[in-house]
Amino acid sequence: MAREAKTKPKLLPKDYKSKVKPTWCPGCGDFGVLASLYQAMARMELDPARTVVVSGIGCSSRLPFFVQTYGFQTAHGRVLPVAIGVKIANPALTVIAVGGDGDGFSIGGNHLAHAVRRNPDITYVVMDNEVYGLTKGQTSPTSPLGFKTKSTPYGSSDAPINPMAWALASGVSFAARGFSGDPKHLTDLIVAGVEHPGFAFIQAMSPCPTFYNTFDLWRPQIEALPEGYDPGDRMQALSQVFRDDGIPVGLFYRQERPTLDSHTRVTAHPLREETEDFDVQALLEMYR
Ligand SMILES: Cc1ncc(C[n+]2csc(CCOP(=O)(O)OP(=O)(O)O)c2C)c(N)n1
Repeated sequence: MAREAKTKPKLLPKDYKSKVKPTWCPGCGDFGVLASLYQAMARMELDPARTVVVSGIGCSSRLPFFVQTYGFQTAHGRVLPVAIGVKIANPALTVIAVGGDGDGFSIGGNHLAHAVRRNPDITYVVMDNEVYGLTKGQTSPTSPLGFKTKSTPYGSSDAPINPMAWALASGVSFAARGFSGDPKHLTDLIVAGVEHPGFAFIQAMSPCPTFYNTFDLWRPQIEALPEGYDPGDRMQALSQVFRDDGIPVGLFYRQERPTLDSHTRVTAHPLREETEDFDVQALLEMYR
């Protein structure tokens, strides 16, 4: 009698949880982002052995510890160069970069524009709480004007940057905004981002209940992009991200264009053909 073919058991969101319990404050918005990521990974049935979550430094950048995949916590602000390096080394991997607004738009700000230009096939989820959480509540590049903290005791005189506008102006091929208080919607955006062939930028509005509790401020302002909105129109996207009423969420922009991976593939790296069975020893030999 023919033996029944063994089918791989389906992975559930809980299967992507590591043994490390999140160290975030109770009520932190980042729990919602993490829950969305577990859901998204399960929906796409990502192979944990072929998935890498990369981060910088910050409360939000602790996320890779809580996910049962490969992970890499880099230096403050350096999430994107490392994530891109991982993807170049082995394009068969699914690479998800995560971090905070300080990490991504302050010390690491320059990397955003260049990552966007290169269009590597990775997803970047920024947990934007408009404050530095880990270092106890200093003003961040997305903090509002007049924001009073220990680093700006008289109120910040710096206008906040607009991360979505920045990404769009640099030529991003996928830009979306979600809210940690709506993990179902954020899950859909993460799935769309990972499935997008190219650099997917996702701004996840994720309040910090300890240093800048914006749940009540943001929740009534969160609204879907208007009906009939066309995510293929960059100018329409820009007009939405510069709105000064409400916080529109959803897929702002999507465009398919050649990825960094498609360029590097044609440069015939000796290991490129072998990426399905990536041989670390061969790589070490080569650079010996
Ligand atoms: C080179 C360097 N500069 C400064 C710091 C201190 N530092 C650690 S995390 C952080 C900012 C954290 O804010 P954010 O990236 O928004 O993440 P959050 O903690 O809010 O999630 C800073 C300034 C550092 N670790 N390394």
